[in-house]
Amino acid sequence: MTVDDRAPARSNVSLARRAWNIRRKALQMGEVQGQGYIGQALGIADVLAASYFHAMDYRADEPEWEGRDRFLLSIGHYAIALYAVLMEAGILPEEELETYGMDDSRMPMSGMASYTPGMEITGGSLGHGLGIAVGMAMGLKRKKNPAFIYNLMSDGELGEGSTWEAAMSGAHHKLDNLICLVDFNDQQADGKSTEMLCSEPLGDKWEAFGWFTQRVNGNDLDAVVAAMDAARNSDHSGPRVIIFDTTMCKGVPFLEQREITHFVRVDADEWGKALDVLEEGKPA
Ligand SMILES: Cc1ncc(C[n+]2csc(CCOP(=O)(O)OP(=O)(O)O)c2C)c(N)n1
Ligand SMILES: [Mg+2]
Repeated sequence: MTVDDRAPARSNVSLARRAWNIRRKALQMGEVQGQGYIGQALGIADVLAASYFHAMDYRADEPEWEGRDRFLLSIGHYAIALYAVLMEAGILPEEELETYGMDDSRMPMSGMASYTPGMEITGGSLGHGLGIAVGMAMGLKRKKNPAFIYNLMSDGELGEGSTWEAAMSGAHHKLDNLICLVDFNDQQADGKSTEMLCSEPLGDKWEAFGWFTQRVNGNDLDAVVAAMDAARNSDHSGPRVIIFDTTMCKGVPFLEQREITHFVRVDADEWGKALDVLEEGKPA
């Protein structure tokens, strides 16, 4: 199957517009609750657009289709970002946007697999996604299922020892159906990741663990797409990782400039302002 055969890719909507739509939906959900991990959603929107509208194979009307590529959100606190792309992909109905974070909603603030179609794992306890991804990738191989596993993790999770245990076993088991996406926004709960527990030189570490490694600007859609293609098509006999350098709050400059972006404080009137600023940069 080629990229062009995939249903979402047949759409005329540009990837830039998909990413913009994801940012807009995330801001709208944030406005519903007056809070949310909005900096992460704005930062990772381009990677999510390229994943769901270029790289991955899935059926929107059949989220549990056995042939689907699995997208694991290791970082449960990024749920608002995943809900936005699941709505954009037609896996979650847009009408549910207004229920974000409410009682009985299928979109709780921290992601839970049992609540939400398209949410493959409950990833809120950090450092577990990659280990689960390794197990799933091994399972697919045993079943001779050609699907890929995508695991989205954060730079904060690089400080979890379990991440490196999983990295080592992914290479040991030659999991060429495993693609790890690292959101390197150089931010975590207590400050800059490079100042909390520095993981640099990060690409060298993954390579030393036996992974096909790329590092690109995660807010440059062309670079993201090229890296996604290379990760999928490489003939490397082991797993693949793409480190994405991203900017928290990308697309809303007055939020990008905030010093603390892990949990951005947004005043009631600023949600509207953020949506207005985003509107100015709306792509075709
Ligand atoms: C095992 C574990 N330890 C601590 C937390 C609390 N926690 C939630 S988000 C977060 C920050 C992790 O870093 P990162 O994901 O890079 O943060 P961000 O980029 O979203 O600011 C922490 C420590 C957790 N969810 N799980
Ligand atoms: Mg981070």
